[in-house]
Amino acid sequence: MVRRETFGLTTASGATVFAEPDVAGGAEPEVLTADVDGQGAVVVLVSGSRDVQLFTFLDCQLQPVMNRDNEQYRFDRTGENGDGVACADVDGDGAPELLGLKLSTAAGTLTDGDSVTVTRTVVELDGSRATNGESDTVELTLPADENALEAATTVTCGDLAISTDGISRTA
Ligand SMILES: [Ca+2]
Repeated sequence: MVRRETFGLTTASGATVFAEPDVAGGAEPEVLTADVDGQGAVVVLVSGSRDVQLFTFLDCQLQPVMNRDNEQYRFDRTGENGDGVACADVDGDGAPELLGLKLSTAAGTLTDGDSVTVTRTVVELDGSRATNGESDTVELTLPADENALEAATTVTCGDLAISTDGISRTA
């Protein structure tokens, strides 16, 4: 089932822009806005229970970011192709990248002593276009990396987390 939810964001200039993401499943969508690289690459991540839709601010408009197939870029959250979203500097140039995260093992099946590999794929942003770039892997071990593991299954960007810094209709 697909519902359409409208959400609006008021920008610093006072303008309010709207988008209507498709939201699958029963969860209320949550929205996290973040400046990925600190240089104005503002992304708006709209998370439902199964995926995260990528929007950006361009020309003072909230616009969907399209993939190479000319469909809106989505991060899977079902575990099939992905689990979470993050922003981190993975190439060491000092500026964070937008990342899609995928665990090698479902987080819910892990117990203390287990390790899991997290594949981090860079999302190359170019205006309202996005393509998948390089990926690397990091290994997390429970219980030492419990917080990192939890973050890898949710939507964060730098210090911002969708659960605490995001907006939703019910908040
Ligand atoms: Ca970087």
